[in-house]
Order: sequence, then structure tokens, then C-alpha cells
Amino acid sequence: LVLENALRRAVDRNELCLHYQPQVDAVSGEVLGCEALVRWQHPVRGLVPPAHFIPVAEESGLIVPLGNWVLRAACRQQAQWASEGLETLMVAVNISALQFRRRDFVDIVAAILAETRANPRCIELEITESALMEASDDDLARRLAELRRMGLSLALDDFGTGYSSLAYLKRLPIGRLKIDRSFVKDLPGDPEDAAVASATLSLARDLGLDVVAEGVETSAQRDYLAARGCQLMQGYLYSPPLTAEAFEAWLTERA
Ligand code: G
Ligand code: G
Ligand code: MN
Ligand code: NA
Repeated sequence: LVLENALRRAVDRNELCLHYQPQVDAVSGEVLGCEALVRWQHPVRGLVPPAHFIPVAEESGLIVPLGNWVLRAACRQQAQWASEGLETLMVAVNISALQFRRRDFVDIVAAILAETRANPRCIELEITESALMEASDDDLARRLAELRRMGLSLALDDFGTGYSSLAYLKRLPIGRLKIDRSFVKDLPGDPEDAAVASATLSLARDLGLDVVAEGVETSAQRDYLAARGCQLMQGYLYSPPLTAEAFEAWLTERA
């Protein structure tokens, strides 16, 4: 409850910020985008990890205003980067189930896009498997279609950790799967993780979906994934999440 009250004030007190983790094309080396990850700098506790406060935010409903803050900040950053010559850089934003389920979710996204003048074609919403499964079918398909019509991209986050059926993927306008880091961690040695990763990649190819592998730390992991058609990589092998400033410096250094 102490944490919850502090979190309640964190948005107003300007204690949140976003870090950005690059997403790199494993073959060309090109940086195609980044994932925005929220950070909370508490005045006394210091940096509170999202693994601690995201669950608190979800249980208390604070994830809705917090998530709106994140989306707005990420959109603002995309608009700024576009004005500095990074017109094609994609910015991926995590959307929690609670946000996605709200009736006004699509309206809020539209309002934030208008306010920030972000390019919807450069914004990707990462929705978890569980968020999709909790929503009712018709409603879900309609909302996703509306978001696509607005130009946004949709990715299924933490893929493999839920139980989404293949039928779902075929029916919904989702362009990309993110292979959860837990399945990448023990590649290529662990036979079960290797089976999940291979099956996901072959499924994605058959359904015409892009894949991003998360938590890529070693070149052996990268090579295993790339050999099976995984194009996009995210992980410490390339870079940890960085402040916007550090991300720009990292881009400049690579160029
Ligand atoms: O950033 P980290 O590196 O520690 O992320 C830990 C967890 O917090 C991840 O599961 C990530 O998806 C989640 N997370 C990070 N930023 C956000 C955010 O802005 N919104 C939501 N809903 N989850 C986030
Ligand atoms: O949305 P998601 O839960 O997947 O957020 C990514 C989380 O994973 C963030 O907490 C981020 O800091 C962390 N992360 C990013 N790259 C790596 C990596 O290569 N290895 C590990 N162990 N964690 C990573
Ligand atoms: Mn994510
Ligand atoms: Na994830």
C-alpha cells in the first residue's frame, strides 16, 4: 500500500521515465525500432524495477493512468525523433490487459496520437497473449481492426507463455510475435526451448508474421534464431534499454 500511494503520485511528480531498447535486424544490422520500457525513479528508494511496480499498478488500477502516460511519452518521443531525421524508427509500447480492455481504449490512443502528432505507422502496440484471451471475441477483433485502420502496428508480447490458439493468430490483424525471453535464455542447448523457438518461427512464417526475439544475449542465440528465419532481435547482445539520449548516441556510434 505504501508503494501504491507513492506510485499514485509518481506520474504527477515526474518520477517516471522511459528507456528504449533497440530492435535490430540480425542480417543487415539495421536498427528498425525500439521498445519503450518504463522506469520509476523514486526519490528515496531509487530506481524501482518495473517487475516490482507494474504488478502493483495492475492490481490497483493505476496501470491505466500510468499506461496512458507511457503511451503519450513514447508518442512524443517518436514525433521528436521523426523531426530529427529518424522518420522510420518504430517505437513499441507495452499495453496492459487492463488498459486494453477499457471501452475507451481506442479513443484514448487516437487522442494521444493527435495530441503528440506521432506517426501511427511508427507506433507498435505490444499486447500480451493473456490480454487477448480475456477480451470477448467480437469486441477484440473490432478494436484491433480499428487500431490497424488508424495505422498502428500490433505485436503479440510474451508469445509462448499463454495459451493462445493458432486460430486466434490467423483471425486477428496482428503483424508480429515477440518470442518471450524465457524461451531464448537457454538456446541453443535446451531442447525444449529450441523446439518452442523453432515451432514459433515456422508457425510465424506460415502465417506471414514477423518475429522479434527478446532477451538475445549471445551470438549463439542470435545465430540459432536467424538460421530459422527470425529477423529482428532485441537483447543485451545489442544493447540494454537506454535513455532517449543514450539511445541516440548509440545510434550515432553504430552509423
Ligand atoms: O523493463 P524490464 O526491463 O525490467 O521490464 C520488466 C517488465 O515490465 C516486463 O515484463 C515489461 O513488459 C514490463 N513493462 C515495462 N514497461 C512497461 C510499460 O510501460 N507498461 C507495461 N504494461 N509493462 C511494462
Ligand atoms: O516486455 P518485457 O517483459 O519483455 O520487457 C523486457 C524486459 O527484459 C525488460 O525488463 C528488459 O530490461 C529485460 N531485458 C532486455 N533484454 C534482456 C536480455 O538480453 N537479457 C535479460 N535477461 N533481460 C533483458
Ligand atoms: Mn514487451
Ligand atoms: Na515480453
